[in-house]
Amino acid sequence: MTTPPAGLAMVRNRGLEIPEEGATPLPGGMTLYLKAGPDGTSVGDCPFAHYVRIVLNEKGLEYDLKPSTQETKPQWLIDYYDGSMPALRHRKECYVESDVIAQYLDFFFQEPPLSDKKRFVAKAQEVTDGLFPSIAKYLKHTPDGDEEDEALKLSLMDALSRLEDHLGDESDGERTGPYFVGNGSTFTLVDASLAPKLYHMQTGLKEFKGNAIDVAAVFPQLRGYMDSVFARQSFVDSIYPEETVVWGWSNARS
Ligand SMILES: N[C@@H](CCC(=O)N[C@@H](CS)C(=O)NCC(=O)O)C(=O)O
Repeated sequence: MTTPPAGLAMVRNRGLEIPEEGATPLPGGMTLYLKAGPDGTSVGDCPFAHYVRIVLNEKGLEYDLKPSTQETKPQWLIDYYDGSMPALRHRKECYVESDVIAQYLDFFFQEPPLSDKKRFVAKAQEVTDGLFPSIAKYLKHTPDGDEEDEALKLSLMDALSRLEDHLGDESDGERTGPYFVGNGSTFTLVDASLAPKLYHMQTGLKEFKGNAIDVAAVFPQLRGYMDSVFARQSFVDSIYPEETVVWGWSNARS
């Protein structure tokens, strides 16, 4: 993995300045810029930023947090990265898009690995495809309970049934753990990505939809899965209050 490209040695030989980590980034010097909460300085309600924080926590990497608003995000982030957040600044480099940041961290900071066989990961990703858009469309919709609301609820339930079926599917081998990929034995990036989105769903269903989907009754495997990932230390250590989630969706609903 870490053989530096041949060109790099030539640059080094010429005595030009190169980043101290060379081809292999080292821990330290990480800052995560992410959406701020209602007061403009606390951690906001972004499930994508939460995903990145879970990965950083799983890897035991230290990082500074910079909750930012349109007014407080750094000018370089606006100029060179369209102001996109979450953004992970790692010394002289910056990465945006939660999936890209997560892959970067998992590739260069391998312990513990947050992946599984490619085939299993691809299958799990296919199952979760479209989940967050259906959560978002349903939670955003007002008035709650009208005909369109019902249709959006059914579409979310469809997405949840795919998760439920997957969690009960043992065609690739008996399940040996609660997680989403393969036989469920390993916590992977898929779980790190999924857990924050399910946290938003749970909070939004309760706050805005009178718990119109009874997850425990209709999707028992999924309920068990949610309990497991919500209890994971990396998730607990990076959670923000339900009120912040409600604040975020309330803005989207107005
Ligand atoms: N596709 C992006 C989505 C990121 C995103 O939607 N971020 C929103 C909050 S959830 C945000 O930070 N908004 C505030 C801003 O951009 O200033 C990713 O995966 O990183």
